[in-house]
Order: sequence, then structure tokens, then C-alpha cells
Amino acid sequence: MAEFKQARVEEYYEIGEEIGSGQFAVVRKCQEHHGGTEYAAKFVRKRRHAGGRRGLTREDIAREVDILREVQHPNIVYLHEVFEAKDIVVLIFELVSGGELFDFLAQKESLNEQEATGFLKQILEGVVYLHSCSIVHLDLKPENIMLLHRSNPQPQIKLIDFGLARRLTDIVEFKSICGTAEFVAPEVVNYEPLSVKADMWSIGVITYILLSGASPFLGDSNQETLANISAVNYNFDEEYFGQTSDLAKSFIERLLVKQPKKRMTAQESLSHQWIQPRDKKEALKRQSSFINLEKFKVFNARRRWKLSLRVVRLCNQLSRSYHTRHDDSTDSLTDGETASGVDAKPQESKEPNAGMAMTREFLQDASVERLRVNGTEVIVRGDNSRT
Ligand code: BD4
Repeated sequence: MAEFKQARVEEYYEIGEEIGSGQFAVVRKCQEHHGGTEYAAKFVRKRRHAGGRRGLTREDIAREVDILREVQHPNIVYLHEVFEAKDIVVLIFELVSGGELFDFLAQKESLNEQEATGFLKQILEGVVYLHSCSIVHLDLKPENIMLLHRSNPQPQIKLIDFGLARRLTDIVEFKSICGTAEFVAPEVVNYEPLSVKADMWSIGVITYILLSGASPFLGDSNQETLANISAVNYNFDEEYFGQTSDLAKSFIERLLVKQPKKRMTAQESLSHQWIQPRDKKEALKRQSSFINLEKFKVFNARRRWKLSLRVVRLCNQLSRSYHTRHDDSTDSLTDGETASGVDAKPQESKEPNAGMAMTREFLQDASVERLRVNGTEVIVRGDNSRT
């Protein structure tokens, strides 16, 4: 069992502004009293009662911590230390001050495929490392791809949020886990055995979006999105991919493959001709092929809008939950926690088949739905609607 420092985080750190929040976690900047180094402190609420739905079990938190303590790679966020109090665990991470990769790219005037592959290569290097440790991230999406600093000519990628990550040996327990609908692999949608290849699918989706500003499987509802994923229903629309090279499309096609066994590995992706051109002609083609930044900016603005909508929903749910649940009336927020982003009541499904309580593991974002796709019940998080 993972060991955490049994002390108040405030004894060692000055806690600063909030920089992010999820269902059971709030991330704040912090500064070490001794030395003055800045970090990111993730305050995770512990579940109070064994049968409760609020907060994460110590086992869940310990799993994330164990994985983070094991990994050490330039493209993976570094976990510095962990504090534990009665109701809360605080993970002290390296501060990744450059923000999200997508926000950084959306501010650019122009971007060619060569520059884009520089970032993808770093993502793949982090993922190759993770997979070599038999760890699968299972939540690769734009929100979890950050930059250490923005100032360098080639900023360094950092993969964050290992809340859904699993060791391959533990994956047997993984039957009901799911990530954000747009990025999950068909085997996740269909409750089939999972492997490291689930991450490779997500990288295919991220690359598709990065090049075109369109999301390959996004439907008008989560259910439609999941059906599109299961049917591998996507195309390279000329309106979005008019400036894209054939090698870039081939890279995506080798990742968005339904059968995990036929999908490229992270190592194979790194050696793909688009990432590693074989000659000058291929390198020049990559340099003269451009990202559809106009569409990408629209995509990113919409993504930001959806994320802020989730926060508003989360607050509303929290407020409703506070007023209706008996046990809420006795709860008080502990040090370092704020009302925003923690412990909101899960969103109820619009599906006729749904009725059970939402599974807590997926509630790091505000909107969660229980849906039926191909006769199988699936739980998805994130607002998937196009509008
Ligand atoms: O581990 C982290 N280090 C960070 O700097 C960080 C981390 C996590 C888990 C979430 C974080 C951040 C972070 C840093 C900045 C500058 C802004 C927002 C941040 N968030 C929340 C949003 C992540 N997409």
C-alpha cells in the first residue's frame, strides 16, 4: 500500500490560486516554504464511507500514486510528494506552466506538419515509455497534453492525469472504466479486453483533430459518437484535409483501426514515415503541408466553451446535491478544497435504459452519461454534442 506523508500540506507549502478542477479534485499552484520552488498541488477528496459515491477510495488514489512513483520520463509529469489528511490526499506535482498544447497551437499564425510532428513525437516518446513499463494511460486527450514552458523554440510536452491509468496486469478489473467519449477506442466502447493499443487509438483521434480541426467520430449525442467509434465511421473530408499530406493521413489510418492487434504500436508510430521521413522529398512534403489552423482555432474555442460549461454544470450539481442530500448537510470543505469542482451530484442520463447511479470512477469531469450502444451499457463522460 502506498505511503503518504501524514502531515498538513500547509506546513510545507504556501497554497496559491486554483488552476483546474474536476469532480473530486482541485488543482492549485503552490510554493515550497523552504526553497521557494513552485509546484501544482492536486487536492483529491477521499471517500468517507465504503458504499459512498463521493470522493475517491484510498485504493484508487494509491493506484495513481504508485504508477506515478514508478514512472520517470521527460514527457511525463513528475510527482514530487504526497500528503494525507483525514478527508483529503494532496499530490504535489511538478508545475507544468506552459498550459495545454492545443491552446498553445491555437494561438499560432501558421503551423506546418513538420512542426506538428515535433509535438507528436514527444507524445509518442512518453507513451512508448509508459507502454514499456506495461502501463496504459487510458485518458489521452487534449486536456492531458501540456507544455512545461512556452518560451522554448520547441516546448517540452508533459503528459498529465494518471487517474484512469492501469498496469496491464490489473486490467482485468477494468470492465467498467471509460474515458471521454470522443477519444475512447472501440474496445472500450464494446467492453472488450483492453491493452496499450487503446492509447494508440486516442493518439489517432488527437492527430486527426490537430491536422484538421475536426473530431473524427463526434456525433450529435454521446450515443451517436460511440456508435461512430464502434463502426469506425470517419473520413478525410476535403474541406478539412485539403492541405494534408498523404503520409499524415496514412499515419491516422494506421491508428484508427478497429482491431487492436492490427493497430500500430507506439514504437511503430515513432518509425512511421510521417514522423521519421525516409528521404529529403518526404521531409520537404511534410514541411510544405499545413495544419488547418482556421478550423483548429474554431475547434479549440468550442472545446474551451464545453469545458467551461462543464464547470458551470458541476457547480449547479454541487448546489443541488448540497440542498438535497442529508449527508451533505454535515460536510464541510477542508483546507485547500473549494466548492467548485468537487463532489457534484452526477448528471442523470437521458437514456430510457438508464436508472442506476453513475459510477464514480468517471466523474472527474462534470457531465457523465450512461448509454446503451450495440446493446451494451456504457458510461461516458464529457459533453459530446456538436453545439
Ligand atoms: O500535474 C500537474 N502539473 C501541473 O502543472 C498541472 C497538473 C495537473 C494534474 C493539472 C493541471 C496542471 C496545470 C497547470 C497549469 C499552468 C494550468 C492548469 C493546470 N491543470 C488543470 C488543467 C489541466 N488540463
